[in-house]
Amino acid sequence: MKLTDNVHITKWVDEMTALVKPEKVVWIDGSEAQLEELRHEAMATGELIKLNEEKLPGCYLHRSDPNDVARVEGRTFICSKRQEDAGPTNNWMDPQEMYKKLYEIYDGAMAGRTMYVIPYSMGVVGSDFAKYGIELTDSIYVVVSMAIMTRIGKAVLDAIGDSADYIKGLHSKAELDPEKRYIVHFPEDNTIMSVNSGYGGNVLLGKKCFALRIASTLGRNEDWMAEHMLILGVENPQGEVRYVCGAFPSACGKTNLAMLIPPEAYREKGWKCWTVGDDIAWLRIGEDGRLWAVNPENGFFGVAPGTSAKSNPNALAATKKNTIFTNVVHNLDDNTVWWEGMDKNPPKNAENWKGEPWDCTDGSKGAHPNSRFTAPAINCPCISSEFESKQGVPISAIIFGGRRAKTAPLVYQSRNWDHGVFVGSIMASETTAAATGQVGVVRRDPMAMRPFCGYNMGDYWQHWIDMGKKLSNPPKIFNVNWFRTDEQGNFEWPGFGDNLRVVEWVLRRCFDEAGAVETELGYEPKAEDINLDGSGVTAETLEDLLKVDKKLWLEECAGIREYYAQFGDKLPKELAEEIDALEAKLSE
Ligand code: OXD
Ligand code: MN
Repeated sequence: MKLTDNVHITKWVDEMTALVKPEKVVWIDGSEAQLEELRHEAMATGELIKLNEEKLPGCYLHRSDPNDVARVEGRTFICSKRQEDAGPTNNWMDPQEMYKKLYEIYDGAMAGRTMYVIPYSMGVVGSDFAKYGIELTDSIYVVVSMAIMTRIGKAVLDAIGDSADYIKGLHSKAELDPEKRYIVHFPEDNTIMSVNSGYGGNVLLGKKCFALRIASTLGRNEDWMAEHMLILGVENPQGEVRYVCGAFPSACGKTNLAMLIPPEAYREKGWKCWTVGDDIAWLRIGEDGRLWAVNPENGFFGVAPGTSAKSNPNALAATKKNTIFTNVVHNLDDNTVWWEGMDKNPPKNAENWKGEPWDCTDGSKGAHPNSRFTAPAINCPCISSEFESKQGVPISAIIFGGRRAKTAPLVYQSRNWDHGVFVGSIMASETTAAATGQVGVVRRDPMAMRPFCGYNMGDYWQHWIDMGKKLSNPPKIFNVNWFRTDEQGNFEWPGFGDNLRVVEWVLRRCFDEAGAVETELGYEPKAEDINLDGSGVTAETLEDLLKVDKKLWLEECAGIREYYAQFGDKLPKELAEEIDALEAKLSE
């Protein structure tokens, strides 16, 4: 039964139905009864495995096809009419050509299957910040995951009313053929099409596809920003909560920072941290001229391996109920899950992520390195009381970061907004031996948005510059690097909870409460400005962590110029001026 009379929706659903030809169409109303029925259906086919109800109530294991375990950047497209609007960092194809190609693949793709119609909201339903979408899918895994990651159901259709303002999303697993796998965005049509994949990052269309790629384009047109950022509230002993957003490329500790537990010396004094978001921030200019952030998501789609009671107890706690685990180890003894880095006790009687018998003695990994948990945000013990707030939280600081063994100091502050945009635009991260076999290859990832910016990155930087002009009280912008190493290659900074020591300085700077010295890069703390009490880090090491190696930075400038060159005249003049100024300072 159709759940709406909105002709913009019903007409499109009818058209897509005629294309993919499902056996039946089911509208998702968001009720627990309907979701439970679908979970049972998925259990019967093996799509979901029910886990131990006592130890992991409401939790399920799902396995994706072994050829389909990660986002596919090479097959992700931005199909704007003009190629220059997608820019050099995106794959592009003419929209008409792409529609033709996709329609052939989608033709009859759901034959014999059910098509689910999922109305969903990014943001609190009915709030000014919220944006709505409809995802059509032939996957129950997608339905139950969207029910965790977003707000779904009839209430969303009621909020859309008879408007045409919603994002269309069509997903079909089709044959899971990697050669015909496409994740395609048509920003000028507010449409997303995903086919031949069942992996979360490719098929939970509210997340990267809508909340970043499409939303970044909407934000540009409507004077707001969609960013790949965590949102963290830091409560000081006076009970005042100040908020930061942080953009980091993958494997740089974003979820850990979002769920940070203060070091003991801080906890004793009353410091607390609160998670508003771990992956995506939508940012708008408030009436007070400050930047306000909401997390448009309703859950966490986190990487499982490495998540432990030590590294991130809050994330682990979030997965203890109503969670879907994908591609982790199945412990057959007690019907629970396990992954590398959870603890030192891999199960003896288990199946690996592919469902094969596994006991870790052959040295193979049990969980896929990109195995995930899909957990409701409200499960997180440190979820912020502002998580559901309609207007969001005011942002005092934006922190950019990457993994750099030598160049970037532990922390520095940009001189002003435009310089901060420059700092974000030159973000880069070094690949690790574990990830690629090649250590220290620098990959540029401006604002951690390289895979997620829905339009030309040069225009995106210009949008940042323009937003700064409209903010009478902009956040201050910083860069951090938790990954500096010494001569022997050991990390010099302990990271994790101790990162609060740096965040404290960052926030104090935003309220004129802390000192700094000016360097070629911007403002840096003096060693005494960072509280090292109980950290085990000496003042000497801290000094080392804050050093700027001019020779390395001049080499860095050459790399930045080379990177910038591909944007031609789309490179904002402000950024061209910043690289000139940095090089001049380093050459003094
Ligand atoms: C990512 C993610 O790939 O959040 O960035 O899943
Ligand atoms: Mn992410």
